[in-house]
Amino acid sequence: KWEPLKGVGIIGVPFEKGQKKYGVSVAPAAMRSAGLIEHLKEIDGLNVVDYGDIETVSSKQSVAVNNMSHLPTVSACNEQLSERVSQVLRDGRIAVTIGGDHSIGVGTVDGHYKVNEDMILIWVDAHADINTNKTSESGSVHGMPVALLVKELSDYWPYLPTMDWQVPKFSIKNLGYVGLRSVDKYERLVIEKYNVPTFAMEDIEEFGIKNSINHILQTLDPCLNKPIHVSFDIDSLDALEAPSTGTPVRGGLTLREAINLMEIIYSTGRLRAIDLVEINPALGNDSDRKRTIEAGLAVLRAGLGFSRKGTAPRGILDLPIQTHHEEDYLSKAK
Ligand code: HAR
Ligand code: MN
Ligand code: MN
Repeated sequence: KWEPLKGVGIIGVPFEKGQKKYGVSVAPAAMRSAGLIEHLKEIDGLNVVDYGDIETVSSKQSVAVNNMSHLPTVSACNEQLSERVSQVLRDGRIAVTIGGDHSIGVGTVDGHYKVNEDMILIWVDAHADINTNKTSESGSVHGMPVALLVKELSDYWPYLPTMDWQVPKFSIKNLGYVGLRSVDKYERLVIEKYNVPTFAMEDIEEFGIKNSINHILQTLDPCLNKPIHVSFDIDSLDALEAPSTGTPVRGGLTLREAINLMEIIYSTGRLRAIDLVEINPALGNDSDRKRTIEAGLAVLRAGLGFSRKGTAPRGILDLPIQTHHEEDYLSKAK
């Protein structure tokens, strides 16, 4: 299972039907034109393959589930995405998925689980995204992906037409949260009922980001040998760090904390999938957009081995020697 990694595979998911605002679907293109692939290739020794974008088409099926907007369209996108994530992992690469709204977490985690049944999931978010259609106040599926994924909540859902491809097998015992600060009543009830290791912002105040993530990793995986999936909602960051997102909440993670979180997870050598979701380039001004995209890139790079302290050239022990004679230099300078 731990055969050497070949690098990373990038998947774009231009999808926004899991919520109501225009623009999250533009994020993969915006990230690519901000140099996503090039920036990742700059990471020492990292091999990057772009697996392209998932085709997102509006489903023609007109089944309606109470308080669950666009379910058939969300389902169709996630079914494809799940396959693509499995393929990237089977190719021996870390699956990096660029959303899209957070409803795509259904496909990424489903696709990861199919390859690594012992995976653990770190949900980094201002929100818990663990509503059912009965507890959600918005009816938006991006507030429901975790509840769709975990087997312990399957009895709380009605039959969901078009979702037969997805059988919730992942256990809530393998889930941890970081960054929460906007949690609905029934979401909090679920977290307490199943004792989900959760470092909400007030816990991060108390323990710091390093102890918080280490505690989650220890709790979910005491032997420290399971594959890790990080589903990173950009709104986990403070709204000052990442303003271009649909449901910003102030008082969040600093970019430094998020980078450190990703560095710590990277350093385990067990990170196998990263989702980066909810960047909405259509919200805010140019400066907001740029700041948000840069923050997303920094989070990804930290999770893929970029070192803030710099990396010395491989296999080289000294500076390049000056081979020109001083005279040559002087004559060129003239
Ligand atoms: N809890 C709210 C709901 O269920 C808000 C969730 C929405 N926002 C997100 N997800 N970006 O993380 O509708
Ligand atoms: Mn989310
Ligand atoms: Mn969120």
